[in-house]
Amino acid sequence: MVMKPEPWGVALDGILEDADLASGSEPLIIFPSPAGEVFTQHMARELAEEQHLVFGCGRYEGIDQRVFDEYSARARVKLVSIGDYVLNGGEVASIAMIEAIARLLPGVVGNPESLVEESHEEDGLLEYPSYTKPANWRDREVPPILLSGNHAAIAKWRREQSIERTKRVRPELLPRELDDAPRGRHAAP
Ligand code: JB8
Repeated sequence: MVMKPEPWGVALDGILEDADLASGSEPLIIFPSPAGEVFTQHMARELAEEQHLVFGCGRYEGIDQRVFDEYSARARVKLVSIGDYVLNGGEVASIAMIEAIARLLPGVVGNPESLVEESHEEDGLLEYPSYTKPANWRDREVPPILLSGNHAAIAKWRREQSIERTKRVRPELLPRELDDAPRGRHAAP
């Protein structure tokens, strides 16, 4: 079952008209779709600059193509996928995108440093493992280096952990200059 165009026309005409009356700003309409461009942190940063985002959530097998054609001619439209898996509709994908975008807006996250600490954000590597007190919990020790007070050594350890974790879990994220893995046909001499 494919969603019919008429209700989409009524809804989106209303939104575009209200936006024009209220501010003259030109909304960006996002349709969550498995056929869309993949949502990334880079895209979140771009979308956080927008004045007005509209999320058009489909259900069933999606929306009559003419809705995309009509609103692509009258507004900016993006089809966006949050990953290679299938949901029943666009709502959960929209909520994920809204959270990723909103936390980049001033004042949404209390401590602005939190924005650059997260995985991917600073150096494209996965986050290193983090620990708190107590130093021993159920016979599990905090790595002693973290208790050493040697801040340069701690920074080095964390960076090594990030690199190793990225190689293991998400090798495609590893920056070229950190990739010393042997390449089958192109192995260094
Ligand atoms: C109907 O998996 B998805 C996704 C699936 C959908 C619709 C939108 C997005 C609409 N099924 O990102």
